[in-house]
Parts: sequence; C-alpha cells; structure tokens
Amino acid sequence: MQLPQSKIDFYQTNGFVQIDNLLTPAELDELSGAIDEVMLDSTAEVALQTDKAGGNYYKVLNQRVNTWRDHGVMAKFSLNEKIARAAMELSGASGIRLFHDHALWKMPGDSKPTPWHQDFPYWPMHEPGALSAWIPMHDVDEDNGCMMFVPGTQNKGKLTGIDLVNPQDIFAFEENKDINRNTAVKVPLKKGQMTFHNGLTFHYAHANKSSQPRRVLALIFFPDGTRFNGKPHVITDGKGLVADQPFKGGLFPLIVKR
Ligand SMILES: O=C(O)CCC(=O)C(=O)O
Repeated sequence: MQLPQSKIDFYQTNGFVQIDNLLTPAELDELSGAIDEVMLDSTAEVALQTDKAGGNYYKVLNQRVNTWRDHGVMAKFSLNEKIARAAMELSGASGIRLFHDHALWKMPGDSKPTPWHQDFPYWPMHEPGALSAWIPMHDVDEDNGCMMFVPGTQNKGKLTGIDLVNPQDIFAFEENKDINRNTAVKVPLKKGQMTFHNGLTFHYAHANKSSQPRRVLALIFFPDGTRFNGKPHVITDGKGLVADQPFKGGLFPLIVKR
C-alpha cells in the first residue's frame, strides 16, 4: 500500500481526505509551469466554459478540461501513477481510469464561492465511486478559495445537480434536513498538500479575495468497470461511447490496477 490505512479509513468514513507530499516540490513546480501555459494558450483544443450563463460562470470558476491531451507535461501529471494509486487505494477499486483533468482557476476580482454541490450528478456514469484529486499550485485558505467538505455526506447517494451559477441550497433539500451544515470542515492546504473527495460528498470552495488567480488541478478518476449512462456530457459527447457499457480505451486510460 502507498497510503497509510488511517488515510483510507478516514476517506471511507468521511468522503474526503487530505494527503501530503504525494508530489515533490520539484514536480509541483513543473506542474505549476505547465498549468500556466495551458491556461494562457488560447489555441488549445479544450473546453473553455467562460460563456456559461452570460459569463457569470467566470466569477465562480475559469476552467479547462483534458489539458493532458494538449500538453505533454500535463499528461505526465494527469496520468501520474502515484496520484492514481492513491485514488485506487482510497476508493477500494481494482483499477483506476482517468475521466478527465480539470484546470480550475478561481479568478480575483468579483469572485464567487463555488456553491455546495455533489459532483456525481454531473457525470455520465451509472455506478458511484468516482473521486477527485484536488491539487493546488500554492497555499490555499479561506481568503483565496480553499475547499470545505461535509463529512459523511457521500452516504446520501446521488441527488439533483446544483446550478453552479444560480445555486439551489443543497441543505434545504428534503432528504438533507438531517444534515447540520455547521459540521462542514474547512481544509486550508499548503503547497504540496492535496485532497481527494468522493463525487457524492457535499463540498464548497470559498471566493478568491486575493489579488492572484487561485490555481488548482483537479483530476477525476473512476473505478475500472464503471459504465457510461448515455447522458450528454462535454467529455463524452461525440466519442462513440455505448450506453450501459464500461468506459474503456485510451481516452479514459487505465492508469493503475491491482
Ligand atoms: O475548485 C473549486 O472551486 C471547486 C472544485 C470542485 O468543486 C471539485 O473539484 O469538485
């Protein structure tokens, strides 16, 4: 095992966990340089979603997906075996595939929080189990967009997806009346620390009140064997996937297996 059992137990119980020093400072510096390049490269063949809801989405997140297909150094990290192995150990999967990578910049200025949501309702997958690694390029705290998680909420199952621009209050859902939002845990991170969270765990990120972009790489992994549910999604549209069949092939690479 690469991770201590205590980290795996924490993740299984709470639906998120902090992991330290999976990447070396030199690796993080290399990744940080590459993520800057892909975010500043307007020719890259990636989905830039700033036009959603008349540009208001930009106040929440400025994002690009599947940077690994455009930039070799991003590929080196998005397909990094240490990170994927951690995801495999935490999730208990027999193998881990990459769904997509996600450069997540929260811009300074009129920044909005990323509202409380689950990720899984947005993903075109039948089985839950997918999880994200959230890797900041620098220190993050409540002033520049660190995350919060509500422990145990991964056990709520799949709920209605939240509109990230005009958000519903997930805590007001009838099925969530038993959840106390004050149990949410704030997770400031130092450079070199990262979190993993289950796609079902309720999470939130603070607005960026600093003067610099908050720069994060999120990697979305799923257990080998997860089946495509046939619903539209920017990552899968036009890729010839067959509904109800497991994801496979080089677009969703199997990075590690037991
Ligand atoms: O980085 C953010 O602001 C939110 C990230 C998020 O929701 C996620 O990685 O699932």
